[in-house]
Amino acid sequence: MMEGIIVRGRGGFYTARDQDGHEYVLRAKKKFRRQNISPLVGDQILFTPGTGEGKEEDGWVEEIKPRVSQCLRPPVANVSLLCIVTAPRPAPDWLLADKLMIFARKQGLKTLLLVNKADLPQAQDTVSLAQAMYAGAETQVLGVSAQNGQAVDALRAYLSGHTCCFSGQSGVGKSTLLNALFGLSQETGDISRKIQRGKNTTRHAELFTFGDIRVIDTPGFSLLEMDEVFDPVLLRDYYPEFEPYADACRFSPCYHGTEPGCAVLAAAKEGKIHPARLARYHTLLAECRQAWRERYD
Ligand SMILES: Nc1nc2c(ncn2[C@@H]2O[C@H](COP(=O)(O)OP(=O)(O)OP(=O)(O)O)[C@@H](O)[C@H]2O)c(=O)[nH]1
Ligand SMILES: [Mg+2]
Ligand SMILES: [Zn+2]
Repeated sequence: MMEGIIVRGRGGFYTARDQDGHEYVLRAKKKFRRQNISPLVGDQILFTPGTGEGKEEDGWVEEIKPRVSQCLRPPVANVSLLCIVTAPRPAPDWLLADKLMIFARKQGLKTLLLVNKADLPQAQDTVSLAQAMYAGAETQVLGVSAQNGQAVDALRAYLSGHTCCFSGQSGVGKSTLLNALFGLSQETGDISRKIQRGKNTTRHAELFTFGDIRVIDTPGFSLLEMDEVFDPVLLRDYYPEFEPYADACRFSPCYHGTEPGCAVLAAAKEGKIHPARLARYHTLLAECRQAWRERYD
């Protein structure tokens, strides 16, 4: 058996790359379906290569090594750094960014918030807003430009040693940025064309390796459901900026919703927590509560 990493998968066929950069087309053994496991891009696997002809043309995924992390949206395995890509255009969906940060913290992944298209005139406002909103959220905010190369070297250094997943809305420039970082030539598409066709340019997750960096490009998306129903009291634990105040709330547990004597709400009033970030927390809290109430329906 050979060792490799799954670099792409579609229609029940998976492509694995070995140490030497050779690629093999594989199918998954039936036992995985019985265990309700699908191979994911980023999986480290053992496989038997195919013979190249007849019934055994393609090889088989034999074993999937234990995953360090697993995301459902986008579906990828073993990521250590989630790069949430935004841009001044299309208009940023910060609620989506917040949800991605929650998923990342649940999985123990580091996050990096990129504001691409720093060459555009409105970009400085977007970067400043992101920095203000996510101060204390344990995520670095970096303005970059795939077009003029601004901060691209700094970003490459930041990615070093990580398996990174580029994720975010369609049209923010995930693929263009990866092309600029690593000299790739992935297809990119302008925003108006995407809207017309109502389609992503990138259609499937794909993993690339450059020295000690692995990066996964993924299709953009806009709607993101919470990946699982959980007790709404846990939501606040995914907001590091609440932590310094949470012990001082009058009630325990406090949801930091509308409770009197809530120290988090007080801190927000004093400008220590960004009001937009808190407002989105309240939106997610309401969503979480409803899902929790309906969990047995
Ligand atoms: N001005 C400017 N435009 C950029 C930059 N990066 C990407 N773009 C443009 O933004 C558009 C979308 O880029 P893509 O790389 O296809 O975006 P994507 O995030 O990969 O989109 P999906 O694959 O659909 O998820 C293209 O027209 C790019 O030329 C940048 O740094 N500056
Ligand atoms: Mg793309
Ligand atoms: Zn509180």
